[in-house]
Amino acid sequence: MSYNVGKYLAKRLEQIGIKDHFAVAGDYNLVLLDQLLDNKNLKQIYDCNELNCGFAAEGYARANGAGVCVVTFSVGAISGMNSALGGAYAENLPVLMVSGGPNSNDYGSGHILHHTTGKTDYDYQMEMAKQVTCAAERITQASEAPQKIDHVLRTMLRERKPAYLEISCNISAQECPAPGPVSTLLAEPKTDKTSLDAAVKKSADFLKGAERVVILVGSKVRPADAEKQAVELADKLGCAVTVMAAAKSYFPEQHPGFRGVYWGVVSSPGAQELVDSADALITIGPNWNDYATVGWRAWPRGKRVLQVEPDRVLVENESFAGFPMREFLSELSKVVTPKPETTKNTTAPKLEIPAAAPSAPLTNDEMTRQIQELLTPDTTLMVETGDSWFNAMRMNLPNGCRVESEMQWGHIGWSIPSGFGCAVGAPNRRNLIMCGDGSFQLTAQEVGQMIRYELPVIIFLVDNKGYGIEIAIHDGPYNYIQNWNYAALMDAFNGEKGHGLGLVAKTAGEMAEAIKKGLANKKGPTLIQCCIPQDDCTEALTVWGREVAQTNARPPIVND
Ligand code: DPX
Repeated sequence: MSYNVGKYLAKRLEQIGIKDHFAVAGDYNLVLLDQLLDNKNLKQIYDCNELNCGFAAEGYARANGAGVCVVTFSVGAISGMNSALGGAYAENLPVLMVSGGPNSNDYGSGHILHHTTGKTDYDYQMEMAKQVTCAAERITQASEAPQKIDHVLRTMLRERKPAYLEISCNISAQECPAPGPVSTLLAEPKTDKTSLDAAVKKSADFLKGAERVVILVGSKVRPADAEKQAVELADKLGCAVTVMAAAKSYFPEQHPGFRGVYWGVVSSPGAQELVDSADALITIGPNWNDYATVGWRAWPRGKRVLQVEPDRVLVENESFAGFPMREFLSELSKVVTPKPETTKNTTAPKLEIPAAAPSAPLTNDEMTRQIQELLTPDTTLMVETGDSWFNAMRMNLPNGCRVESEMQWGHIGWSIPSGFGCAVGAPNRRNLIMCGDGSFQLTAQEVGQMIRYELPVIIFLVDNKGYGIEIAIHDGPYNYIQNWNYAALMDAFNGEKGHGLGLVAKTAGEMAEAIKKGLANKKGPTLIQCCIPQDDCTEALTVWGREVAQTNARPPIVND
């Protein structure tokens, strides 16, 4: 078979396990889209706008390891940078953004092009992309396409970060060499055995002297592909294991050592005490931002912490690198002795909310209780920025159940398009989304694509008539929104032939009925508008919001 630039890219995507890619058409990318369509092992999935397209690719990467979005120059790409590049960078997800670019003759020609700023320098998009990617390349010559495409994909997969390709609109159909072996994209850097041995020895010695050992799992354990090895270490140590909020579900909650979420004052019952009283705390891939530390108040540091990062290990002020996290955890598991002290007399947290009477007005607690009952080993629950985070934190998960959140980037409106992409990537899982009403208003139209692709996602639209989390942090008139009739939107999105279902739940009984209908609706999404009182939120949100507000309000240091 003869290759051209677009077909080469398609083949490479297929080889790295991509089955679907997300796109919004524009005249800079149409020929490229044709070439991608030509590959029968790749499906082209369409989005309503590029912000959503980027999030869909991001969600697909969560389900499937990596994601791809294809957008048009400038008007499309700059919109998609927020989600596909900024968001994926923050969340450590390999997402490739491919932007159609100006005709190769137009760079540096002095021509003014449509969709651009009206100036004649077309580097700005590449310069912006470089700030939020691990690799960015522009292709204006077919002959250089293979090496540039390979470089971008190789770096993206190794670093678990987004990457960017700009392909001139007159180049996609130009002939180029065929792809070489895929191993060139997937090869892992070689482990430095000497450094690994030294790190393991030092860490084992450190643990020898400790009795109260606790493991704290952070969100970077997933991009490091080390979840299994974290379990191996927990099995061997027999100690208590806590997770950070952004790593909810990254450690099996039915494991005998699991003791809940560590999140400072809003930790699961008992988890904060365990972490604070540990004389050896093994942190595996943590991300200590202001939210995670509750405004810098809950940030375990110092000599009692053995810090295991994706690319290095820090123990008693010594650092070691040159090996992947999973190899380190696996090797350490082989040499440590059991440290069961912290699992004695402690138990895993359990969400215990008594069921409400069917006629009782729906509450936040009852909604959460009913959603928790839906969780199965094959469920993915996407939780939007807002009180949905805190509701997910208190749920007990069966092993295999995934909670997806966007705790570093925290873009409201993420969950609908990302949930769409996630469902495209894993259509056989039970895909649930918890999304606040304020968030929903940013990206609502992507529900239309769930209808188009007949994805049976269930959306719990938390209708509390405002920005609940912002109200907790700092209240004002800007926290109140125009209320929509959310359930009725489904009819509009259905058009002539869709199978989307919109339902309203004002009581516990109505919520239970709506869930039954949602589970039975296999040919499209179901949106359940869960009407709860405006001031009804988790206790944790209020406590956390107060602390974060105080941190935001720290007075400036004045140097005079
Ligand atoms: C904002 C946030 O209704 O959820 O549970 O009621 O808070 P809750 P809602 O979806 O409201 C979300 C709202 C406005 N954050 O409380 S978290 C600021 C913000 C953001 N992302 C973007 N713009 C503004 N996080 C894109």
